[in-house]
Amino acid sequence: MSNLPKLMAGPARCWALAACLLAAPAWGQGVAAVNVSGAWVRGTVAGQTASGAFMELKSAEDAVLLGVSSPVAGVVELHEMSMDNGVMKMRALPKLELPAGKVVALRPGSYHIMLMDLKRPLRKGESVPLTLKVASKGKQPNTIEVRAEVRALTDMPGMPGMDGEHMHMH
Ligand SMILES: [Cu+2]
Repeated sequence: MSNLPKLMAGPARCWALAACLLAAPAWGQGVAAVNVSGAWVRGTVAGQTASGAFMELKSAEDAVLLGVSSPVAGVVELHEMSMDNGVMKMRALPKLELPAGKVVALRPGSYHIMLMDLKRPLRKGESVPLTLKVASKGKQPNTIEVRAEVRALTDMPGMPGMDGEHMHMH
């Protein structure tokens, strides 16, 4: 009699696990499953019309980030910044590859989402909606809604003049 609860516990747990295993592939089947974390946007000062958005992306399978849009910006581009003989250079990317299982970091001085033609100042503490368009091989593109926290310019020490250069290049 006292063994009964134990015997029941086994199969019951199996069923719960099976349900989970069945649910997971269904979720990732039709669309790209990309995990987004730590999204933030650099705050702007009066008159500034461009800023950058940063985050970490991790896809379960090979995927691409095809583009981004946001209601706060007229134009949004994927950019890559790199040092070339001591000079910061930036270029627009048609898309960003997201290799399976690898964290792709968008951060100052590297890959970033460039927000241009800003419709209003971005103030510290607010959150900016971003829509990421992603696709895995052989699948229809889908979108991911992200809310990026605005951080003050002064929260990013050690990058003097970067925003100034940034804006000159557009
Ligand atoms: Cu840029």
